[in-house]
Amino acid sequence: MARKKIALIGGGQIGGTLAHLAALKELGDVVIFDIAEGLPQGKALDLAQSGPVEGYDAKMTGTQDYADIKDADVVIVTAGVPRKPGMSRDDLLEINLKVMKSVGEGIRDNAPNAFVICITNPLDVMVWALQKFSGLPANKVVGMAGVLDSARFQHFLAEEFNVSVEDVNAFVLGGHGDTMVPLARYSTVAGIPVPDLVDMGWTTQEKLDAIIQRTRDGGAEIVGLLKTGSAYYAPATSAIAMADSYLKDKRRVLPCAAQLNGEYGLSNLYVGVPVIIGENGVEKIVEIKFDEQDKAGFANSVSAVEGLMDAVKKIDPSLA
Ligand code: A3D
Repeated sequence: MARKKIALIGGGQIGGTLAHLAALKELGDVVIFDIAEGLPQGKALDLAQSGPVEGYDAKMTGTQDYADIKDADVVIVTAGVPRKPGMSRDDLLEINLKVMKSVGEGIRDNAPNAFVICITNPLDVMVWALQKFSGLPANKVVGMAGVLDSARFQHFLAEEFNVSVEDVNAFVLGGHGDTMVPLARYSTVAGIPVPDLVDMGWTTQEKLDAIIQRTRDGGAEIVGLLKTGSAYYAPATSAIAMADSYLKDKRRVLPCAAQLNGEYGLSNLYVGVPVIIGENGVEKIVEIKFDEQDKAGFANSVSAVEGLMDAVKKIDPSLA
C-alpha cells in the first residue's frame, strides 16, 4: 500500500509544526509548499534530519511548485498572514482572500481528491472562499477552529476544577471570532455537565463566565504575549486530529467549520458545528438542540460570518 501524502500549503509557524506532528505520528510523506524562497526547503531538510533520531521515515519535501502536491490525500492550508497585536482576524480579509484564490486553484489542478483543512483566518469566510475557488465538493473542504477553541475551553476548565484534561469534554460552536459560542451545557467532566458542577459548588457562575470569555479571547491573549504572530502549537495539533480522523476513518465527532445545507436552517455558508469526520470527509453534520441563550448566541455568530461574506463578495464579485 502506498504511503499517504500530506500537503501543507504555507510553511510558516503552523505549517512547520504540522509537518513535525505529521511526521512524528507517521501519517504519511509530507510536502510543504510556500512562496517564500528556501523556507519550505529549509524546514523540510531540518525535519528530515530529526527522522533518524525520532525513528520516522516520512519523506519531507519543500517546494514552490504546486505540481509537487500532486494527488495528496490531505491538504492543510495555512498560507497567508497571521494577526499582529491590535489586529482582529477580520483585518486579514483582503490579503488572505487573494491567497485563497491561488491556493484553491493549485489544489483544484493538482489534488482534486484531497481532504482539505483550512486554517487561514478569518476562518469561516476563508474556508468558504477556498471551497469555491477549488471547486472541490463541500464535504471534502472543512475549516479548523472549533477543535482549537474547544481545547482552550477544556484547558481552562481542567485548570479550574483541578482535574485531568483527559476527563474534560467541551464544545465551542459558531464562527471563529469574538462571537464564538462556548456551550457549557454540552461541556462535561467525566460526563457531568458543567452547569451541574456549578450547582455542586465546584466553581461559581462568575468564574465560569470568566472562563467562557477567556476562551473567546484565547487567540488574542496569545497574540498579545507573542507580539510577532499568533498561536501555532495548538492550532496545528487540532488540524492533525481532523486529518487523522479522515485518514483512519475514525469517525470522530469534532466541531469544525463545515458547509451547511439546510442544517440549523442555514445554507451555502460555513460555520462551526459538530461533524463526523470519516473516509468521505464530512460524513454528517450533527444538529444539536440549543436553548434560547445558545440559539441567540449562534444566530449572532452566524450574522457576523454573513457580514464578512458580504464584504468578500464585494472584493471578489465572482464569489457572489
Ligand atoms: P505564518 O507563520 O506567517 O505562515 C504563513 C505562511 O504562508 C508564510 O510562510 C508565508 O510565506 C506563506 N504564504 C503567504 N502567501 C502564500 C501563498 N500565496 N501561497 C503559499 N504560501 C503563502 O503564519 P501562521 O502559520 O502563524 O498562521 C497561518 C494562518 O493561520 C494565519 O492566517 C493565521 O491567522 C491563521 N490561524 C488560524 C487559527 C484558527 O484557529 C483558525 C489559529 C491560529 C492561526
